[in-house]
Amino acid sequence: MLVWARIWEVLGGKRCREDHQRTVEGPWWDMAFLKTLWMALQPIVDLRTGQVIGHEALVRGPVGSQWEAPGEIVRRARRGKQGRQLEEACKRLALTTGRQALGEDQLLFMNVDLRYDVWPADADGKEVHPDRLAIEVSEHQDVLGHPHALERLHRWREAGHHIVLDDYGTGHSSLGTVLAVQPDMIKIDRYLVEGLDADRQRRIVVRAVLNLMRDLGIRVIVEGIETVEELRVLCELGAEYGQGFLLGLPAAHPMPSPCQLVVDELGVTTGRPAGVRAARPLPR
Ligand SMILES: [Ca+2]
Repeated sequence: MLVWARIWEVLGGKRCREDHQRTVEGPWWDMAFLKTLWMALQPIVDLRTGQVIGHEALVRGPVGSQWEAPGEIVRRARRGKQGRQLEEACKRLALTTGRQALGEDQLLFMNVDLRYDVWPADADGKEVHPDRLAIEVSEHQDVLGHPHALERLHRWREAGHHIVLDDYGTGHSSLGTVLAVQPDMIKIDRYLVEGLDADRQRRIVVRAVLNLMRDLGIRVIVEGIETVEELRVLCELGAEYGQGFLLGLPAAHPMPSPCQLVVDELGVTTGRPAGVRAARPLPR
């Protein structure tokens, strides 16, 4: 009897330890957890017309949970060596959300981590039309320092997708990265935009970037627009595309086009300006 009692004690203890381990490390990361993830969509607006040209897909955990903001999910996935799995899950989710939710003339902006060689197909295994997909690569990824980053980027480009250099102005060797990546678009980081209406130096920097990119034939999206004053100054400086809480918060559903705030505040006439290419439809 004593022997059996000891066996049950050991097995029970092992089970307890496993349960504890799941609580600490495991249960947050399994199929059930992955199914709770969803993509918020934040609009990107043509400041000349108010048209919503596309949405960026941003991963979120269950609303009200500790995972709602993505930072902790990403940190723990990388620490637990689940970064690739998370990258796959996020891409599938972004593509599925984009295909189901976005209008046929809108781009889906999808963030990628070039450390992982993961190619897109949505949950149904369908491919996204290349012209509808804009691949965002953060300047913080040190594209020049990673052995496969450029090669992977060029494969995205060869597949016909738009290449976007994200967080421009605060990451690694900005100008060298622009030359190496040759993006179709850049996103000016919010750090350069915050309070620029009252900050002469920021205005000078942003104007210089806008002019430089125009000369290089690269379109510019200005991120982090949060006040009407910032929006007005950016338009005076010649900014053409914008993103930020003022224009539209990340939300479960895409924002209707045109962006009413831009129409009202800037008095723009809605419509597609000459030379702006409409995205082709995603396959249904
Ligand atoms: Ca981004």
